[in-house]
Amino acid sequence: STPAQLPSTEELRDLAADRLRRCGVGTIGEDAAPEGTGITARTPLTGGVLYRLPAATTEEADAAVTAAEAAFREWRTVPAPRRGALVKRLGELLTEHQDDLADLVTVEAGKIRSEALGEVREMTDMCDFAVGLSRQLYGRTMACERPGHRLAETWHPLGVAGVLTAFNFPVAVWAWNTAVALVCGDPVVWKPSEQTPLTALACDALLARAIADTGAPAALHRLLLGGREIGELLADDPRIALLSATGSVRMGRQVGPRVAARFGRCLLELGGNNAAVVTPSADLDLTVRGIVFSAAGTAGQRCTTLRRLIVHEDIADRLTEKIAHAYGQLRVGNPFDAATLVGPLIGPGAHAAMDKALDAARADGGTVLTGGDRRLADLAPDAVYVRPAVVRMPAQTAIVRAETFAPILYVLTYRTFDEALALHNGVPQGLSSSIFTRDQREAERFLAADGSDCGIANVNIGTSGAEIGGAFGGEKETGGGRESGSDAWRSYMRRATNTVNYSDALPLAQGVTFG
Ligand code: UN1
Repeated sequence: STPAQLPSTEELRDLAADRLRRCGVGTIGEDAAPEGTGITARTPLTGGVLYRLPAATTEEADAAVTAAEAAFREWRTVPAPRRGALVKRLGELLTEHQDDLADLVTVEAGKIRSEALGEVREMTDMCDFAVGLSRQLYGRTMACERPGHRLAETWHPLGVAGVLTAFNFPVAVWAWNTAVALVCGDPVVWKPSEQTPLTALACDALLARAIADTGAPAALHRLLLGGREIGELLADDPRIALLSATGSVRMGRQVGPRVAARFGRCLLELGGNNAAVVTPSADLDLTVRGIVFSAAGTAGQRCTTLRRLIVHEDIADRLTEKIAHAYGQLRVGNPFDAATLVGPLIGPGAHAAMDKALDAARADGGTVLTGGDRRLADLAPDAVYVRPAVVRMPAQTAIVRAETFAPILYVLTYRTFDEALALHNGVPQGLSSSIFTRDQREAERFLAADGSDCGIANVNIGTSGAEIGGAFGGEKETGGGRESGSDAWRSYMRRATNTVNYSDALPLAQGVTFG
């Protein structure tokens, strides 16, 4: 088939049913929930409805937290390396079912096959990492100022982790949180995006199998399909020790203060408005490849998607010409087709937001150099296929400073490096960033304290596609949380500082005498 041919909703439903069954999900009736209630599973490939699934009631959600809390009391005393055995089994099952899961990701999120498989690989990478971590939950031993005393810290399981995930990484972000939470001793209650319930059912079934295979408590994982009310319930429930939430800044603004009000812990991974600075010494061919993957890949629907290009004025015309040429080669269409590089947007809302942003950019004096137009509307009127857009902007106006979750790349120019950095940091979000340069001074300055203000700062690669080994997250409106690798595990545990006196005396710290 060619990208112009699309599977039908019925074919996609059959495919999803088969993959779900293989992952151990019981048969789902097409209308498991009456119309107007529950969760509607759609496929962005056609815009058609796959299933109507029942949503969890607030009573069910409450019961899930109660069960998870009971599991916590058991799990927290299981030695961490044995907790790792569960995650090891999960990783094996995810690998065994990688093609099934990738198909479900493509059906439900619209990702091209290679990216869908990459997302599944991100899950298994995460399991590998967490298994190693299960033997490395290190605390420090500090030099104690008192004789005959020992000062050290111990890391303990925290409690039940609530995990809210977004449609665009329906399974990887769950795995970032769940693999780490489980080795840290925390059960997980997961509310996936309403737009991606099927991949969630598959992951839940595979984890349930890993739990059964390793004899772990069944309630270590609870899946709650539902809308905003479920997220609010988790935000307000004091038994949810950590709420890890990925999504929009708007969502974070609602969830963050509610968790803070009960002194709960929050890990926020919100919007990005990621930029790349391109300096005159950059290797332009490599730069173009890096830019196109980051800006047009995943149809512009990653939180790490490249949205702003800050180019030196001397090379701006040459670079934008090359980018426009590369964009002209991008095949938009059926994400199952190996020749396709850009699949559908998640839905009509994303399309409306894109159109609105392009109108605003034009009103601000911007010129659309390429893209922005709809494709395949005749074949699939309820789906949204668009050509990724490149827009030259005269200035960093309000629309450029906002995150639009669609494939729009704004191009801005600069004269001095300081000007480039000021434009770069002149947005409310602070997730990912990169610089393309062969000048070491520029590269190091970009990575320095007065350089990029983002949680991720790269040199000569784009803003998206991070490995799991590093900590993932960002500053400012991105929310400050860090997930996946490095020492992000610390958010999932509580630290106890221990002072042990093994002497016969009782010296007080700071030289205090008392009596
Ligand atoms: C996201 O878009 O929410 O760095 C996560 C990346 C991926 C993760 C993106 N590894 O692009």
